[in-house]
Amino acid sequence: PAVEFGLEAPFSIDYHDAIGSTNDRARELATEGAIDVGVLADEQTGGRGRLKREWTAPSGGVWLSIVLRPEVVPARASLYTLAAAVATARAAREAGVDARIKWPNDVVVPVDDKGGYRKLAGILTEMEGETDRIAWLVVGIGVNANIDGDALPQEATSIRAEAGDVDRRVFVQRLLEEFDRLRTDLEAVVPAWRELALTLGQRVRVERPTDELIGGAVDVTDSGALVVETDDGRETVSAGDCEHLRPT
Ligand code: BTX
Repeated sequence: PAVEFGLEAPFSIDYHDAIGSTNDRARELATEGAIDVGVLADEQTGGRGRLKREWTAPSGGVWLSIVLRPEVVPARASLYTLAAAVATARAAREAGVDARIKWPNDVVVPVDDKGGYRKLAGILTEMEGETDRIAWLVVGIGVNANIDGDALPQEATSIRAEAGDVDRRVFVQRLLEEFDRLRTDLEAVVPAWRELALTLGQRVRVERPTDELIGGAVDVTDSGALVVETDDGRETVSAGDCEHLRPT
């Protein structure tokens, strides 16, 4: 079912009924010099998560990858991931969903008061550049929108399951407006993120490639890294080092 995404500002839209991965298409466009384009699809046949994980992306979702060429140092790139999470959570909240953010890249709906959640959306940011300069960024946002729960992994939820179907054109427009506001005011990202964070205040286990860290998630830094208070003191974990984060 083709949905018309007749959006204009603040990003132009490259729309596909079905595609392998919107991030792959966005990377192609980025290497060709594109800027401020959103690749959008109704269905992905090869959706990707972080660390080579699969992302289930049936028809009815919002599968969106934004091409950016920000003039910031690579260390600030993860602020765009946080900004995308904030924009997605806000758009979902407007659609009636109790959306919160789980560090670093998931938008979730809490299911109890012990840190349990179901995943509503995920973000996959990919980058090319050198140590001092970003050439391009692709911010991939996957939102389970008008999708039945049984078409998704068990720990997932959708806007349909939480609050009923959403007009995806309106949803994408709202998401992009929020994202545009935040990317032009990067100082506002972390404060906005903190307000929606489910992770802060939780006791968490962070799995890294070679070890794990257990402690209280107390804050995020100016560049979006998580500060964990362990028995041995405070440690900062960057999103790239985190394979899994679970409440304990
Ligand atoms: P992640 O690695 O944090 O999460 C991937 C994990 O989430 C999977 O291993 C699976 O357990 C679970 N999962 C898979 N599909 C879904 C789903 N639809 N809903 C909830 N949980 C799921 C998160 O990666 C980043 C995902 C980004 C997806 C977007 S879609 C647009 C763009 N194109 C693309 O190929 N990826 C991004």
